[in-house]
Amino acid sequence: MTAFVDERRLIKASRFLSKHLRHRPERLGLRLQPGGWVPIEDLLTACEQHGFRLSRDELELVVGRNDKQRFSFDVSRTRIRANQGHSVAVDLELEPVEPPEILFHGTAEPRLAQILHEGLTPQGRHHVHLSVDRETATLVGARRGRPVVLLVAASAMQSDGFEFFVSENGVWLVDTVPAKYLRQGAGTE
Ligand code: HQG
Repeated sequence: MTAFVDERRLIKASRFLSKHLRHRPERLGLRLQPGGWVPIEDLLTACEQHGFRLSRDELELVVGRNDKQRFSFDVSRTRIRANQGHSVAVDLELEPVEPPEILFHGTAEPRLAQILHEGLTPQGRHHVHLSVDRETATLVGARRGRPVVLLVAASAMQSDGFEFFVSENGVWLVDTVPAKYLRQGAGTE
């Protein structure tokens, strides 16, 4: 393993992997296996063939040091997947779990009226993404403008039959959130 780590290179590699493990595997000639997995050897070969040479050691660094733990290896460490955020059809094989009473969603202010009217929908992704804490939601919302945090009545949703999942990196996932389970968070809870 190298002592010197080129952070910019790791970010570039993380973006390249996100793009292909979440959205466009076919661009590298890959197909996601059930669970979203891709054999590491196939991935590294495909990366090289498409002009992005990545060594096994670098891949270990990208996975291990990723700020949001976006990727993981399977137990045999022969396959890799993106933990969440997919737009391609894939069954991540997650089991439904009991959510905390409240989960948070961060969005940008211009979207608020529409969301309060029609609820949260997955847009380009598979699921609506939620977090256990307000801070994460604020950061997610701030990617798109002035952030607004919404509180999701997760326990009530589950009682009404909605299924919740947690990705390996702690992102809560649900198909949709109807507007009646949403309220705008005040400054502090
Ligand atoms: C909004 C990052 C209008 C929703 C983050 C969001 C996250 C609506 C946007 C992950 C709407 C979708 C996901 C409706 C939802 N009308 N707007 N009915 N329903 N929206 O990027 O949650 O860096 O697909 O509020 O950390 O922002 O990629 O979802 O603003 O975990 O690993 O539509 O992406 O992780 O945007 O972010 P996104 P998100 P990574």
